[in-house]
Parts: sequence; structure tokens; C-alpha cells
Amino acid sequence: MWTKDRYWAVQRIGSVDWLLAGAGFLLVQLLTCGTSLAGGGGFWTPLIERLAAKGEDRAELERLFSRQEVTFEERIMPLKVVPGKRKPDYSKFLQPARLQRAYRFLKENYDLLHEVERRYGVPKEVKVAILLVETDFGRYIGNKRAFNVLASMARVTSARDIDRWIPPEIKRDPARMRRLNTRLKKKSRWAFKELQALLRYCRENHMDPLAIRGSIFGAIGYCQFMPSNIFIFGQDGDGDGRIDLFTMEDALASMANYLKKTGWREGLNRSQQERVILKYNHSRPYARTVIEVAKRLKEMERRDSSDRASL
Ligand SMILES: [Ca+2]
Repeated sequence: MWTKDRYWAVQRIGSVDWLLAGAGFLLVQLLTCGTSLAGGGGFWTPLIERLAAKGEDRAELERLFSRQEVTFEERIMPLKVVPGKRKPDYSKFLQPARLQRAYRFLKENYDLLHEVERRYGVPKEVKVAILLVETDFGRYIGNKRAFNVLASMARVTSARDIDRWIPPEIKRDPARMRRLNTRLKKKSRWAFKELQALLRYCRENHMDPLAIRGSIFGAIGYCQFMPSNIFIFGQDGDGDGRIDLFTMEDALASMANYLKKTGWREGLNRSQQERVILKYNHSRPYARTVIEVAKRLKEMERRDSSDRASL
């Protein structure tokens, strides 16, 4: 599943700067050894306490965290995003086979895409391009439980929690340890808020939190929203009374609403469009790829209609 590069996902959650400061070794240790960390009794208790202090139902939390599906996610951070390892390959989205697939999706879902465009003013081609790059039209929606990913990230609050995995050279350097602690706290706070949002989302929509699949960063749905964004930008596209980002109607409407609310307007030039896309995903290669795919789709439509006209 995660052969797909998720570099841009890290870009989106800009607070993950701990990745950028030599914490690679530490992450490797976390990735490979996390489960044993979770082995002892009461592993989740500090997190349950924090959630209960914020008003979550303690008995409900106890029940939830005692379920066997709850695991400490070892691969909460992909090695591939550590700088210097691998760069994301966006060129693959411009390959003819992918563009054809995107074009087919556009034609097959034309009415829905057109209706969402009418309502939010975001072109069909842009939405299709984002779906292609984000999840390949729902093929890659993550193979983790979003709950486990976010709970795992939230659970590690300080270097003490992961003491034995910290490289000796960092341990010897008080300044680096302070920076590491700051980064871990920041990351934990971010994940904690997203976990709260996920729990609230599931409660309000009568969903089982452990049934929601997510990316290795906890992003969910065809449009890959972080749970907190559902409450800001989420839309009930099919009008069934709930926002389910695993339905195309809701995912497209939510994505278009996000873009509209962050500045998409008719008549933007290319660099202005890029700036809006960057708010969806803070990676310039990502934004450029989306705009280029949208442009190619538009050309394919034009070619198609002129072919029909000449018949
Ligand atoms: Ca809905």
C-alpha cells in the first residue's frame, strides 16, 4: 500500500519538523521496536487520562483501548520521508496510463463533478487531479487504522517514553535532548487534537473509530483530510445527513469546499492556483503536478470534442 510516496503528507503537517533535525535514527528505532514499547500493562493509561480530562467518557475509552484491534503503530513515520533518503516521484502522475485513468474517471463521474463545480466553483479537472495524486481514486486510502496511528503519535510525549531508542550522541547532548523533547511534545499535541477530532467525528456519525482506515499520518478518506479538517471544511455532498469521506460525493464536495474557502476563484492565473493548492498540501511539486494534470485533462477533453465535431 505504501509504495506510494507520502512526502507531501509530511509537508501538510508542517509541525512534523522533528523529522528534519536528525531524528532519523530515533525514528528507525521507533518504527522497528514500537510494539515492544506497548507490551507492558497500562501502556495507554496516560493517553486515556488526557482524553478523559478533555471530557471524553472514561468508561468508553477504557472499552475502546482494551479492544484487540488497538495496537501501537510501529510504522507511524515512513523512513522514506527522512531527508536525503527518497524524493517523491510526481512524474508518475503524468504517465499516459494514469492520465487515461484520470480522464476515464472524469467522464464516468461527469455529472457529479459538474454539479460540485457549479456549487463551489472548483474545476472538475482540478478535483480529479487531486484525487489522482492523493489516493488514485480511492485505491490508496491507507492500510492503517487512523485511530491507532493518531493514538500512537499522541502517546509518545517525551524522550523518557522512548529512552532506550535514543541514539547515544543525542543523549549526550543536552541541547539536542531539549530540542527532541520539544519536537516530541509538539507532535504529540498535534496528534492528540486530531485523535479528539476523530473520536468526535465517529461519535457524531455513529461510526466505530477502529473501523476508519487512514494514512500513516492519520489522514482519511478519498480526499485525505485530517480529522480536524472535517469540522472546518467537510460537506455532506450526497445529503444523507452525514459526512463520509469514503463516499465520492462527500469527498469531492469537501475537497472543493476546502479549496474555495482557502482562496480558489474563477480566473486565477497559474501561480495563484498554485498558491491555493499549496494550502491543501504544502508541497510545491505536489501543487505543480496537480495543476499540470488538470491542464492535460482539459487538453484531452478539447481533443475529444474536436474529434467528435469532425466526424
Ligand atoms: Ca453524506
